[in-house]
Amino acid sequence: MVDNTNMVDDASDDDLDLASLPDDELVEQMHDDLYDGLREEIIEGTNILLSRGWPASKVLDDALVEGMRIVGIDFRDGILFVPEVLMSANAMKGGMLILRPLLAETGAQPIGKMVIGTVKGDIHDIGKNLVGMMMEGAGFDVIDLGIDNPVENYLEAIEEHKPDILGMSALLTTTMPYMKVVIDTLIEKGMRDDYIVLVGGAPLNEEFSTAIGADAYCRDAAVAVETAQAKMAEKRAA
Ligand code: B1M
Repeated sequence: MVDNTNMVDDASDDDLDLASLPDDELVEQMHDDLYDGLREEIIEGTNILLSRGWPASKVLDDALVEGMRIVGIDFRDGILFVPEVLMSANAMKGGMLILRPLLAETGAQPIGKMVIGTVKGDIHDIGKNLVGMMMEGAGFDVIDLGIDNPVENYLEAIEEHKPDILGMSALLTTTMPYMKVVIDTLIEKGMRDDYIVLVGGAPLNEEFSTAIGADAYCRDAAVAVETAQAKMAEKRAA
């Protein structure tokens, strides 16, 4: 006998009308959809929450970042694998694309310029992208170098764009030491004091940031914005 239980489940999933769900169930459904890498559903869910008056930052935190946290736990525990997590990341980016202009929509004059990139050997970019968006939202000009950046990329970019801040992201314990390579190169070239160097990424901490000679460790995107603002104020005062 053919077991068609899953077929029935799939069909009912297809029919699920996200707009008919109350907020809490919709958010839970979005966590599931993120887990399953369903980009279109994440885009739809994001739009529905916004249309219900949710601020972009709440959609980001409660629906997307929390969903990705759950994905991270099962990735760590060997329940999800790289191809699945890539699909989740792709779905998350679908939602972020909608939120980006809203988070950046402050009309503020640029209060500083930041070059940011994920370091060599590391292809994680969701957190870095979030930091970039939040910094834009706070009125910074952001030049995003993308992923897997050798020191030469950072040097070229700071030469070209003359930023106030150099931001580096790393998500792997194996790639975070590369931040020191970049900072040491700046020191060798006598350029270290020309820039505020901010670092971030899940495996980092304050102690590591101090040890490699960065100006500050930023636990998350909100802290990155606060720290950048504070450091810019110090720089202006000096
Ligand atoms: Co990867 N991965 N991954 N991964 N991945 C982690 C980081 C891991 C912790 C998963 C785990 O085991 N639990 C683990 C690292 C373990 C370790 O080093 N200790 C890991 C591993 C092992 C790997 C591979 C080696 C797996 C493999 O191939 N066997 C491989 C490495 C590839 C490489 O980079 N060379 C790999 C691959 C991948 C994917 C490609 C599948 C995908 C990345 C897709 C993409 O980014 N486009 C992926 C993902 C998605 C993750 C997890 C699940 C989620 C990361 C994320 O986006 N978090 C992650 C587990 C986890 O962190 N829970 C994991 C959401 C994001 C909003 O948070 O990035 O922390 P986060 O950013 C925050 C802050 O950290 C901070 O602000 C952000 C926003 O609040 N911040 C900054 C970040 N950068 C900043 C820069 C700043 C300031 C603040 O500058 C000023």
